[in-house]
Amino acid sequence: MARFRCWIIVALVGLSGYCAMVQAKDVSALSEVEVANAQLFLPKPHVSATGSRMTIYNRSSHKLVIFAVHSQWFSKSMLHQTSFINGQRQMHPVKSISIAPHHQLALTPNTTHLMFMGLKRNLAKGDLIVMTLSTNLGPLKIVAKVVPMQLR
Ligand SMILES: [Cu+2]
Repeated sequence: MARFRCWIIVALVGLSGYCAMVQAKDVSALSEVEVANAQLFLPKPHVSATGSRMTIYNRSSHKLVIFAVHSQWFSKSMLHQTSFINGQRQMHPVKSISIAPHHQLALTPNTTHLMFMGLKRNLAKGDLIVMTLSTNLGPLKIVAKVVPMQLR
C-alpha cells in the first residue's frame, strides 16, 4: 500500500511538472505572436453585425490555432470564411483558423475573418474595441480600431 501511494505521488509530481513546462512554452510562444492593424468595421445604421480585418504574425515555432473570438460589446462572435459562389459573396462559420509557425495570415472580409453579431452599444469611428482570441497557445488580447466598412 505504501508503495502504491508513493507511485501516485511520483505520478502527480510528474504531471504538475509537465503542466508547468507546457504553460511556460505557451506563454513564451504567445509573446511571439503579433497582431497588426486590427480594425473593426463600423456597422451600417440599424445593423448589429459587422466584420473585421487584421494581420496575424506567428513568429513562434508553434502552430497557432484560433478556436474562438469574444468581445464584451457583442453578444455573439464567430470565425468566418468567405467564398464566392456564382459571383455571390457568401460567408460561413469555420471551427478554427490556423497559422503555421513563422507564417502570417491576413484576415480580411473576403477571406477568413472574425465576425461580430449583436452589438450592445453605439460605436463611432476611432473607438478602440478589445477582443480576445482563444488559441492553442493561450488567450490573445487584441485592440481593434473602429473604421468605416471596407470590403476590399
Ligand atoms: Cu463574416
